[in-house]
Amino acid sequence: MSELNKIALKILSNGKGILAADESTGTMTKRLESVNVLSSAENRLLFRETLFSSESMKNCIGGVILYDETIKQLTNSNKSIPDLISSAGAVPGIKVDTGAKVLAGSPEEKITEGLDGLRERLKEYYQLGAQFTKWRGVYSISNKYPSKLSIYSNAHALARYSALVQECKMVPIVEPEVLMDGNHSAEDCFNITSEVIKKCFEELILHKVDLSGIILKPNMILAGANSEKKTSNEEIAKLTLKCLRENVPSDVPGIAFLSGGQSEVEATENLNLINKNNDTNFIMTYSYGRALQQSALKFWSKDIENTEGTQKVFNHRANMCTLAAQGKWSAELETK
Ligand code: 5MM
Repeated sequence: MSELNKIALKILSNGKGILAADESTGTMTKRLESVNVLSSAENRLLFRETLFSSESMKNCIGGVILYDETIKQLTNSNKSIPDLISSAGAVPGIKVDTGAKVLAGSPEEKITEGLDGLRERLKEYYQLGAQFTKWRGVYSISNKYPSKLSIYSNAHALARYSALVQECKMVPIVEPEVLMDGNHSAEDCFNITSEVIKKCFEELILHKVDLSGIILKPNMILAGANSEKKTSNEEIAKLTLKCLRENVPSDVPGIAFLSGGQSEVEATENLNLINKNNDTNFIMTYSYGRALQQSALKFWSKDIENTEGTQKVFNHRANMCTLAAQGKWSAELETK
């Protein structure tokens, strides 16, 4: 078993999942302002430190994805954030892309940037304690899109990123996110996500990436948020499993889904059904941002000094997700 494979399994095994706390300052500002909290560096740290010191870090959270600002901050007791995370038994990670920008040649689409100087930045993050990284490509569905250009260029960037990350002894999370925006059907989402993931693996293989040392972070197969046709949770699980079974090489140790705008309970219920019906060898778990943090953020915003209360809300969410990652969740547990 390679060192990279060991790190990936440490993050994903036994129902553990990933806390995606890598919101860039712009996104975090939107989140904080939506609950009327000032987005200062101090407040961003306070919320995140509250989550990272909670009980569920030990039993539920296998890895935390940080943002550049956070990985360099110190806790109240002068500990580094990666040390705080490691001391709970979880693995610190870092988002290394520099964001999705206009794609030249198809200006309504996005290409994720950040390859220039990446090797040097990776060395710095490794020194700071990161053991895994994240890069997210985004694709939207409409009559014309995603174009072949966007599918190819984002896959190429994800593969170049992954090769550099493994060279630096860290595990790359490969996140191709087909967005939920639009009125497309679940079938459209299935077809496009399949094409996107297939192209990513073609490029990863071409760039000689060790597939046993990556984590795939895909979207679930859902109908667009504005679609009139509702898809049942059973159908979502079935289509998601079919897409991954058909397009992900078996060397990949695990899949950690993004929540993509689903509610906390929806994201949990769908993950649970995926696991109940999982006929693949892949670990199927979560790498949620909003679906792990929403309620905790809302609670915290009412009294940002209430650490214990906020942690209680977060622990509940993390416990529910970890049960879902083992196919052991049920709706009744939400209210217990
Ligand atoms: C946590 O949010 C990340 C995006 O931040 P920026 O857009 O500010 O860079 C995002 O990549 C996240 O990790 C994934 O989309 C998963 O988050 P959700 O909320 O979809 O589970």
